[in-house]
Amino acid sequence: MNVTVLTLFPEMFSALLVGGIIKRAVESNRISIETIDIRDFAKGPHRTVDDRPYGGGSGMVMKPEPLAGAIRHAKQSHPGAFTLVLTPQGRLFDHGLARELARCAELILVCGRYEGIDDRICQDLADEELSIGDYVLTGGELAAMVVIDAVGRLLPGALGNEQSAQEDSFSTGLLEYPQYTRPRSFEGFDVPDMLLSGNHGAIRQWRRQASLVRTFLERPDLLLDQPLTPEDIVFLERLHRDIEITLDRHSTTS
Ligand code: 4G4
Repeated sequence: MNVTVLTLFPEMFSALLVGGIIKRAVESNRISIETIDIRDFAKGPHRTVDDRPYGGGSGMVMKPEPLAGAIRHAKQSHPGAFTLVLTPQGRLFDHGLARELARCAELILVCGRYEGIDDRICQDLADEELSIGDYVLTGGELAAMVVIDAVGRLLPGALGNEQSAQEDSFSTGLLEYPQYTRPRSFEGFDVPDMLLSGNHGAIRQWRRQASLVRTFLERPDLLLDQPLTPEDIVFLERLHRDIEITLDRHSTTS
């Protein structure tokens, strides 16, 4: 996959090359990350990239011309690229979208600064606006790096271990089960016995149930659109019944 990033701060993207899976994916040519400095497409002695907002208000807005020049330049080199602008009002990025984007051969990511970018850029030159979450950043660069990281690790061969991405939280649609490594006892807290049993079937079941309970407690919204297996239903019904038994005891004794 090729990712072309349009930004006023190309140096920021060297952060992706500091260690880890994305660095290796770059080194093994699974992903190439190219940056284009939007200021290179600004005209005039001052290479101005921002201007005051029509209608008034505080702060500055990115001018459309340098952005349009940079996007058209990127599209010339990558005619089939899917063009995304990182903005707080975009479609919410999630693991499902990361998986879809991982199937693209070429992406163009447009990063805004100041109070935002001239809306005609989003309307005319981008395929989609993307938001990494409901908060405001000082620029689109960190959002673009989040997208590159999440998508990059899903590219074939990026993890070295194809199972890891499949076993991920969100591949199951549930939160991850708790993980433990040595030592067996740490500051008075022990690793659950089941994980030391060597019974792989029982361990798989324990992990699935731990995922279900975690998801119910922390993110019940995720369970609404996930397919549950018959075994999941049996487990949850047993839990439900045990809770009811406990509650009944309390209401008859108090
Ligand atoms: C475009 C328009 C993305 C870019 C406005 C970008 C949050 C996200 C920016 C802005 C961003 C996100 C300055 C408001 C840059 N902030 N949630 N900031 N702003 O993905």
